Amino acid sequence: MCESFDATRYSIQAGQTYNGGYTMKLYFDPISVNCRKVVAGFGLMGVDYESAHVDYFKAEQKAPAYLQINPNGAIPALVDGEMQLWESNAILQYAADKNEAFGYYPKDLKMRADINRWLLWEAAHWFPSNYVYLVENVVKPLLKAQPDKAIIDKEAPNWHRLAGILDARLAKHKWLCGDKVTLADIAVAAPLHLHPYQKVPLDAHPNLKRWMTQGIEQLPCWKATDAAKLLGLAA
Ligand SMILES: N[C@@H](CCC(=O)N[C@@H](CS)C(=O)NCC(=O)O)C(=O)O
Repeated sequence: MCESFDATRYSIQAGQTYNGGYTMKLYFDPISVNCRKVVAGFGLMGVDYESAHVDYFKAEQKAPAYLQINPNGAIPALVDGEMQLWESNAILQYAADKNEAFGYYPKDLKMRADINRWLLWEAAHWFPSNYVYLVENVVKPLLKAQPDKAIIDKEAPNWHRLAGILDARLAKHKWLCGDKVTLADIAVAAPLHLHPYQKVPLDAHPNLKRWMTQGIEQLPCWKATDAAKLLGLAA
């Protein structure tokens, strides 16, 4: 699958701009959950970047040229001059600081710690739990395989425990870290990005559902990055 990979698309350095600075280059596929997170976050923050498409279904993330950028063989990755950065949340943090998008990633120590806490929690706990629903109810049907209900049933108590933590937080605030949307909201929303198709039981957590459907899904940056149509899930 990787044989047709066009390595010339994958220059290690991002393009130098007329003023001697570098334009950041984002390697991604818009169908991927962690890529949508970054692209939506960049949209929210108004970050300027060049795009390089890495075709996930052609396994281009495993091609040798791309592995020089991200040895994990995973998307997304960001190249900014000499720097090659992977991990979607680290990319968001870097882009926020570089672009001084402090409205979405404030410098205030306690606010920043709060946001960082949710980014770490998302990567360590929330993403893996939602990924079970994504694989069983979206990926397997796309590959013409049957979802395994036993796998979902096994994960469900953990998912509800984690969703309950979010629900309690969102009972007190409009957004995760207060009355303004931050990077924490984009990062934590991403694992739910196909929730009607993932069939995560959002109805059991009304504050979480309100945040997702009336908050996150109304953001222009979220609407602009909808992956359901790209995957043929929605008309
Ligand atoms: N923790 C990483 C996860 C990256 C990741 O696993 N990306 C998926 C796509 S959403 C991937 O490329 N997986 C490699 C593969 O399935 O071959 C991040 O947040 O960037």
